[in-house]
Amino acid sequence: EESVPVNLDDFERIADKRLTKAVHGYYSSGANDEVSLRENRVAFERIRLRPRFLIDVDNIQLQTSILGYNVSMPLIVSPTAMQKMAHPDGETGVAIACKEMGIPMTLSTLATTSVTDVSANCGGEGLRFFQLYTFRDRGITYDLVKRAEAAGFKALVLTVDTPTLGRRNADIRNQFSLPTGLSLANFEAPKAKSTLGSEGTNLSDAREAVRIAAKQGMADHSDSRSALSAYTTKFFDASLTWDSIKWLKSITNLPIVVKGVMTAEDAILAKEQGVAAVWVSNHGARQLDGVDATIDVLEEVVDALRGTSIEVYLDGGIRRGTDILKALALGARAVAFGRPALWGLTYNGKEGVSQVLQMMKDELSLAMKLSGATNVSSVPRDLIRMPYDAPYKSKL
Ligand code: HOC
Repeated sequence: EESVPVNLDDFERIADKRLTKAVHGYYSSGANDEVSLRENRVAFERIRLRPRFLIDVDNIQLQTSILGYNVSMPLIVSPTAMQKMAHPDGETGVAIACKEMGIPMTLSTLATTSVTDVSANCGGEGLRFFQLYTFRDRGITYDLVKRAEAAGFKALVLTVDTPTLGRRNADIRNQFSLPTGLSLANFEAPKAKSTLGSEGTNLSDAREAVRIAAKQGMADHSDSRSALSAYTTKFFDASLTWDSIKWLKSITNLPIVVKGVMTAEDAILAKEQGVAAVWVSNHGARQLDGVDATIDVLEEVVDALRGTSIEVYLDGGIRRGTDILKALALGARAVAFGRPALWGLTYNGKEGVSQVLQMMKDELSLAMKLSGATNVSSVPRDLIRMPYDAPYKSKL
């Protein structure tokens, strides 16, 4: 019998049991040998907290702002593809849970609910960002951007770590493809044709092909790669460069968040393109295996952007309130997670996601009180000790 989950690991264990082998494999996998997947967690465990006491923590401040929007805590739900595989509530369940909690959700390009429907199902309320994959046919990308704008999404989260799909063993073994009955809803014919601009009206055959392939559940797979890999190789734009952000900025006024940055060098290139935020991520360790844990490169990225107004977010291994606190101490404005929302969704649809988010809020509050951190916007660096920090020398 299942007991009530008391931490995110419990949610994960329950979800693991309930999901089909193929869906579980898809959601949980990292790339190759999953070195970076393990490291994303272990790196958090290596960081130690340096609590301060006899500080008034009766009224701590969890609220902050993200891209100028007030949020109840510094947490974003990361984009994850095909959420209806977890539960029929799917992306709508995640969006409503985030809306109620007062935090942003990020909808994947590869969602099983369209931008338009997610927004309508939330009554147009809530803070939503749209995660963008770019297609070889720019008309498709243009169309996606315009529909996200029309649906009231407030930022574009451009994923940069996916020129092609990482190799995930489980997906190959399970010949993963989208279960029958679900579709990649953002490629259904747009409901409101009026949202298309002049460039959007002349959509090429490629868009039709994407739509058909999406409908067929990415059925084209072989022994050596998953259907998702075949699908993305065919349609996604592997020729994207930093310069392409200029084109994106020419078609939208939405702030651009670049997701997948792992080095100071790329943070600086993102800055040169005038992005609003940099999201440190290794794609849940699903792309290039052998990269550092995100928390281990956070400070490098924060240092590269110091003195600018560019916000820095981080995902990868956030499972505890203390993890959030550690990332804030290293300079993140907010953190994000993807899989825990999927576990909540699997556990109990929208309600399960709400439980997961509330658990994180409670844990963050507890961590702050126990360590003497009073405000999420000003967590001091010396609240933590990184493994690479010099041994303590008295500054007193
Ligand atoms: C090259 C395309 O985020 C995942 C999703 C989808 C990735 C598409 C990448 O499976 O990690």
